Amino acid sequence: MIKVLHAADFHLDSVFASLAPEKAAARRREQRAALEQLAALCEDCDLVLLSGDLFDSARVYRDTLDALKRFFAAVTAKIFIAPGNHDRLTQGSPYLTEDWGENVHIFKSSAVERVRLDACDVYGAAFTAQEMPPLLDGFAVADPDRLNLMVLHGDLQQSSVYNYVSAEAITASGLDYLALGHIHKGEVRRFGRTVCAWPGCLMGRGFDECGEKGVYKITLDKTACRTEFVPLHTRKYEILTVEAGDDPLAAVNAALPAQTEDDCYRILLTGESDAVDLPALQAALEPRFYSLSVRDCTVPKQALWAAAGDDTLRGHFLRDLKQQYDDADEEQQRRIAAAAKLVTALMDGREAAL
Ligand SMILES: [Mn+2]
Repeated sequence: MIKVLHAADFHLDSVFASLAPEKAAARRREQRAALEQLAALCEDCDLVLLSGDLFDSARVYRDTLDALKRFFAAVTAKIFIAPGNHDRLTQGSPYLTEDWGENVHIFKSSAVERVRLDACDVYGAAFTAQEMPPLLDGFAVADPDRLNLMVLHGDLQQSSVYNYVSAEAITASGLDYLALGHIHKGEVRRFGRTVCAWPGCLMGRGFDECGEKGVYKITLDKTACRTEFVPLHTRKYEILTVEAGDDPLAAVNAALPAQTEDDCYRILLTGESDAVDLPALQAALEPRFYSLSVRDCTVPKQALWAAAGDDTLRGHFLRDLKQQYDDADEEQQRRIAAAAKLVTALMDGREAAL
């Protein structure tokens, strides 16, 4: 039985282009600080597998190289790195120019390499260009009786140019655990006898990377594989949709979780409302967040059946629908009201908000 920490997609030194320069620099410092949390999580692990995109680009600050080295030096376990598309192993890469320490093994070739340890075999390969053909095709473990792991950056999408890892190739590999990177959302899959996982990115960097981010801790032997997602305490990005109603501030307060001070939120107000005062809402809510944007997606309130008596197309349509509405049960009434809202919105050329 071995314990493995599997992480990927640190994207250290991201540009954070949407932030002001000082805030972007602060976020990069937070990325480096997250490595200290990671080191603490590695304490009870036998192996650390890092599945690529540790750097966001070839431009890496000295502070970042030092922080990464401190992380590696604090870990007693053997560390394996499989470079990905963002930190591909090309000339001048820090993976080649820096001294990373004796416990760190960086896979340097796109041909799968085998490293024999006492407890298991660890395979891996590197991106040596931005785009890579399927690297796992045709692979099978050398000794199926051993515990076999692989660390690799790759994509499950068939059309992907980033090392498409097919279900067939995974099934045929004979691996016990395939530690993948590239997909920024945590996901565990099983193909044949092989458990494979993407831990997701280390921390959210924008509203396309929402929710809790972290790593997997894996407990593994030849007969069983247990995966546990361990979240890191980092800034989260969240998108919250709130029905504004007559009191939008109360509606937002009721919808929010208790702890949001460290997080970046986008709040979308929806439904019918005449009560949205965007600057006042923004001012009232802002102190509760690291950053906040409120968007008003509501439509003006309108009495749904008000035009039902009119001698117009709208009037005749609504009068017929109102009769059905009055005879319907509650569930049908909801559907009829939704239909009336949709059609009147279409008649007005408004976007239907259901
Ligand atoms: Mn990535």
